[in-house]
Amino acid sequence: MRTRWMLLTAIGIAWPTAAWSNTYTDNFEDGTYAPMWVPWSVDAPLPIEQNGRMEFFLPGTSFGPMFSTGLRGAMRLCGDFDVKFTFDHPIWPKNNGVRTGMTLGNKHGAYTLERTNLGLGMGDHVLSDIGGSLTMLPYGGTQGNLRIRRVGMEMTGYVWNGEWQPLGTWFGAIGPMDVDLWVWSHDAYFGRQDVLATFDDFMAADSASIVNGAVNLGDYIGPLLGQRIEILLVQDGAVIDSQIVTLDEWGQFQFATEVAGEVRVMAKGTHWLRRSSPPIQLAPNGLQVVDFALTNGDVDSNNVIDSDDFDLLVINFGEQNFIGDLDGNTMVDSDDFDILVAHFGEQGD
Ligand SMILES: [Ca+2]
Ligand SMILES: [Ca+2]
Ligand SMILES: [Ca+2]
Ligand SMILES: [Ca+2]
Repeated sequence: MRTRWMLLTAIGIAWPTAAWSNTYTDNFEDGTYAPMWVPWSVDAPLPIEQNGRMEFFLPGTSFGPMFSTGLRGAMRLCGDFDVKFTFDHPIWPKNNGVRTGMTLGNKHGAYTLERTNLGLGMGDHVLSDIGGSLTMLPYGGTQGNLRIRRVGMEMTGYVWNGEWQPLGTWFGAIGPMDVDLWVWSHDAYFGRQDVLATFDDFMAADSASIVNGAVNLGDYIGPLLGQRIEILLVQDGAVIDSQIVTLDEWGQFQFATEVAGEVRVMAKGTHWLRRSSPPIQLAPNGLQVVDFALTNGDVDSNNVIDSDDFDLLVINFGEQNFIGDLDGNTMVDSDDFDILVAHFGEQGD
């Protein structure tokens, strides 16, 4: 994951070479969704990875106020970043009224960079849509390259046109960004013809600060893989980022954040008490390692081991039930009782 990624290879211009903390690439070659994507759809077929690319098909019979299909990135892009991909739309009739492209967004807003047929005789364009503020450029080709780059708080879309031509800049684009590659249309402009839009050669790189480490789940013999840990980043007494990480089979985790400066990382497992790391320094492109040892016994997950936890354990005693199964042997039994008693009265950070 921590590889160096050289900016601009085959279609390069003279932007400086950069080192990035995180890179995400997908050439869509193996016919299955990579873990970095979550496919979704609304009144449309799911995208299909085939023919060495990701294919988004909208049948001409589609209808509705908004039908769409896409890939949601499992990652969040942090800090400065650069994202690009190619498109090739092999079935793209005139006046089809289909929008295709990428949206980067969060609770503060969104930037959509599209290769779009507007329908209703309004033609083919690439278009940047920043919260409804549109910049359009006529674009006849069904193939091409799109890119969005953020430097500081300025996020700019580009289309490859012999060089990277900027389309529109979102000033004040702050915060980690979710990524969607998607295709959509609407009854008001859909051309009622089959459309096949495809994307390929996705590359994203960002300057996140990376934190990784391992969690020792106390008094636990069950599988570590997939255990969910709530992470809080605390700076000057305030929680400034929160994330859920899942452990691998060895109890290791990794997450990316835009937070910089001195923080404490706090970790809590489903029925373990929250623990804080010592202060650590985060910086863009930085890497920090923090490990945690968590205390078992907080059945109701309120960060205290007390009589409420005891009551829950008693209610479920003897059952094959994860509520109260503290040691992960699948049964709520006397071993779990012993764990609770050993830590009774303890409180998390
Ligand atoms: Ca490919
Ligand atoms: Ca794949
Ligand atoms: Ca509790
Ligand atoms: Ca048990």
